[in-house]
Amino acid sequence: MDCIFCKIAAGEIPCKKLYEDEQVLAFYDIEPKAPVHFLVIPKAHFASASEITAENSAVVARVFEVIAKLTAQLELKNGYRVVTNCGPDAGQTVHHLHFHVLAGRPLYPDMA
Ligand code: DGP
Repeated sequence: MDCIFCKIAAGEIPCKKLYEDEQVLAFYDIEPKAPVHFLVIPKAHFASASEITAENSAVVARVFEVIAKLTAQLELKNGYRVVTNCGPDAGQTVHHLHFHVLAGRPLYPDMA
């Protein structure tokens, strides 16, 4: 499958890695929209959040565990935003489920 995040998860394309386990990978976004901007992805391919079901949703809980761990390690004491873009109106460009974690500046009122 020609999916850039599958290739990053497989180690075929380099990334600035923050965390990895069997299910999940976290790495810095190549086009940061905030002083801190990283992505957390399931290694398994889901095109978007629309493919989450009762059978496969455990990995989403794992993603949020990793987000809690990393944001604590990075000492993001002023808070952070977690975003997943789903479909064209949301501006999704990479069709592999990913959660943006943005921090390091006030993120309101924009929804970036
Ligand atoms: P979106 O699909 O709009 O939710 O955003 C996809 C994000 O993925 C975008 O912020 C840029 C980032 N991105 C795209 N290609 C790469 C890549 O090869 N490496 C990294 N680190 N980030 C990427």
